[in-house]
Amino acid sequence: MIDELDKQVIEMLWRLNQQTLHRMQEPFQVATKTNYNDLVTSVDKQNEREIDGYLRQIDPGCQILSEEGFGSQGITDPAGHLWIVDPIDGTLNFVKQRDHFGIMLALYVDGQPTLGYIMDCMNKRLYHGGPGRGVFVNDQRLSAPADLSLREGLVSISSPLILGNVNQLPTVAKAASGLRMYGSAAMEMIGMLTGELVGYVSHLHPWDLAAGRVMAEELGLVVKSIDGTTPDVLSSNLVLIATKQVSREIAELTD
Ligand code: 2AM
Ligand code: CA
Ligand code: CA
Ligand code: CA
Repeated sequence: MIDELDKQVIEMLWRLNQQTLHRMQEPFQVATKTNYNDLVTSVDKQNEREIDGYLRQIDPGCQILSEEGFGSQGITDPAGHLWIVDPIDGTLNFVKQRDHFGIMLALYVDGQPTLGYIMDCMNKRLYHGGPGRGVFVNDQRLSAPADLSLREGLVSISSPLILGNVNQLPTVAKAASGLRMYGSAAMEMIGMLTGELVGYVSHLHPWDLAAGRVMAEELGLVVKSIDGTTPDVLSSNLVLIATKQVSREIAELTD
């Protein structure tokens, strides 16, 4: 059952990526949500509608939680099959840069991380995997990132956290080899999976975290709320994804 779903979702994501790249070349609509830098485009909505329709077809009876809210209101219990969907992550990058955005999808079964997918759309790289399955980029298996310390690596901390000096996070950036901000949780998660980053801290919604969490945990990375607890699947959390060493260092440096 899970293997069959995995195969079908991988096929769907390649088709959807082709469509997304095509739609990006055509005129599309851009609307603001809560403020001038919180955007949604007609491509986000088209992608979400298609993912929703496809998942309901291949996995009848599942629950779907997706960012733009198409058909996913009122989920309070993660029981059974819960798909968590971000139809375009990095919408601002999509609009301004035509690059550095992704599509993210995850399956949680009875609240447990089961399958995760991040499509790096412009590079045509699909990161996918799950507990006991390994993590792959396209067909190539990723090895577990080295357990490096802050001074040995690059960290990503989202701009509102740095600009707002939240939880002393600028101290973490200063202790690292360097600070990077990609503006897309999908791209930052990929940075963690490949070992380009040693830590990532951001305030993330369920659809920003779900896919990356599945794969990061499978690769032995730490995924937790900044207060040390396990992030709730249905809530937004201030979270860190880090090597074991960096996770300990961040705990020491932050409030
Ligand atoms: P999105 O493009 O799917 O909205 C940018 O640092 C990252 O944060 C992106 O992954 C982006 O996802 C997300 N994001 C954008 N606006 C946000 C907001 N107002 N609150 C929390 N996350 C946001
Ligand atoms: Ca958004
Ligand atoms: Ca999004
Ligand atoms: Ca997102």
